[in-house]
Amino acid sequence: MKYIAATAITLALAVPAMAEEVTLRGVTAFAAGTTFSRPFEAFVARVNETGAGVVQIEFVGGPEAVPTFELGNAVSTGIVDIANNTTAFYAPLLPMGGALKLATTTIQEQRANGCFNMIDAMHREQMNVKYLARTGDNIQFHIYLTSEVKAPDLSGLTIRTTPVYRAMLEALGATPVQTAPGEVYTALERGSIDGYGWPVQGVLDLGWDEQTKFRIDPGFYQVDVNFLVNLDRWNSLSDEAKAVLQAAAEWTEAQSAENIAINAAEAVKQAEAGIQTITFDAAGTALWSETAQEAGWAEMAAIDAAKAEALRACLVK
Ligand code: 173
Repeated sequence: MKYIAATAITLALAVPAMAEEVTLRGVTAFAAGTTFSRPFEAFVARVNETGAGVVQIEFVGGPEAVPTFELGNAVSTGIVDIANNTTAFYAPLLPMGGALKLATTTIQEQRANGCFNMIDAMHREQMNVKYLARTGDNIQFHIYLTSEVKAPDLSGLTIRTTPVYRAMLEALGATPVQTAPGEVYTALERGSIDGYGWPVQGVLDLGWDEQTKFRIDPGFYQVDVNFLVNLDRWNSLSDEAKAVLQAAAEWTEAQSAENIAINAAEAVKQAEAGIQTITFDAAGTALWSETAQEAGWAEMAAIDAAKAEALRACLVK
């Protein structure tokens, strides 16, 4: 009897070590192969290399697999296991997620000062997802136009938006219209918009330079493109699998330092493609930057003043 019991215990203890390789289904909110999908694709390759026998990711694809604004819901409910997505695209599920773009700290600083854990908790509680990584550090957003403006006044202009730019565009008098990235080119071609918000990187990648005449400088905010894991799926993973994903996440985040050089190269390529820069006088420039910041934080404070203060304290240097 004793022998049988001991054998049973040994077998029970041996089970985790024999756990089968787990495969997660991954989807990106951005077209596969384009700027804001590439860090996720590199992460997938890294996991598939370092996680052999433990955890793998099957890269399913982009918005053709799950439409841009539906990906947040798909990862919350577990239709997708892991998503590459920006808070702007899942704003209805996590309204305070809009604070992430207002960060002036790096993701490494946010991990060190506890901000990462606060943001992870928000994601877990409100979206049923684990906030695994943030990419996009050091990349700012801009407003691009098809005609020139002389001052920080966009009244009369219809500008393609997402939740990133909406508060700012309204403060500057523009009429914002929301579209997924996949609809921007056609909207420009048809003349149904006079411009759009987008980061400094990626315009040429998407071919929008053909329809773009001006970029307003300076940029504002900081891109957040995040890896989200369905929480039930995350909780079901072995510690070993979690460690593979965490290590690959932090490896990916470390690459965001390269964005400073990439931004400069992109600005040069935009100029070569005929996109002219608009800069205002000192007072206009100050107004532009302050309007962006103030409109952004005011929007967050209107949703949850206490949470906005707590996030501001750890996101802003
Ligand atoms: O403009 C957008 O579609 C948007 O909000 C965004 C966010 C992060 C990266 C790229 C675009």
